[in-house]
Amino acid sequence: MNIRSATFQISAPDLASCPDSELPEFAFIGRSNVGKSSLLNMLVGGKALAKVSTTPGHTKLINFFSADRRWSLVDLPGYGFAKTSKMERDRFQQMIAEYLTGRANLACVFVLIDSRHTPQQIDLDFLQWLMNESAPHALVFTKTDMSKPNRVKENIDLFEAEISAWGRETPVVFTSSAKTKSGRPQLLEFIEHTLRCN
Ligand SMILES: Nc1nc2c(ncn2[C@@H]2O[C@H](COP(=O)(O)OP(=O)(O)OP(=O)(O)O)[C@@H](O)[C@H]2O)c(=O)[nH]1
Ligand SMILES: [Mg+2]
Repeated sequence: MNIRSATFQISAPDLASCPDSELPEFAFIGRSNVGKSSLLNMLVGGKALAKVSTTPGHTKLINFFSADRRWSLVDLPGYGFAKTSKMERDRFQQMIAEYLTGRANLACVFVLIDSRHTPQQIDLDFLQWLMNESAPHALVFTKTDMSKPNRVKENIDLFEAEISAWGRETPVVFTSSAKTKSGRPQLLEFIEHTLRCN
């Protein structure tokens, strides 16, 4: 699949303010700084649509981008950013949970995981919650340019073993690098396939 045009639509502070749209939506979630905004930009062809920052906790609202007026990409704030106040953290959590459980046109949630690390409890907890909510999802192991391929594979295997221990099937797994653009064709093909099945 090729994206011919991608544009910023709107930022929403809560579910009620999200655009009234029936276009299938693909959302990007994961720990703060995992590379959600960078991956979104990489997918739409390198345009700096979503704001990227070295400071964690950069994305604070639900940001909507439209691709070819056919589907949407949604950049969400990260979870687990220790430096924000508890109140702000709770607000983020509520905003994310409300969106992920209440959005009718949500086609898939991409759960981003930093491929440099062994499984982190916060990612496992989030994924378990998402699975219990039965939200459609896929995993994306990000920043693969930053470690040796063997290390990336080891970390993915460890993560999958944790999921198996819950008695759950492993979701679809992708790897990506916003730097080298690796993973882009696979992710776009998956999106195209999901759009066709929707
Ligand atoms: N080398 C490398 N750096 C990356 C990659 N993806 C993101 N980064 C860097 O990681 C930092 C965070 O990227 P963002 O895309 O802003 O991360 P985010 O998950 O949107 O962060 P928040 O909005 O704060 O939750 C930036 O400095 C990016 O340049 C990648 O694939 N490879
Ligand atoms: Mg971001």
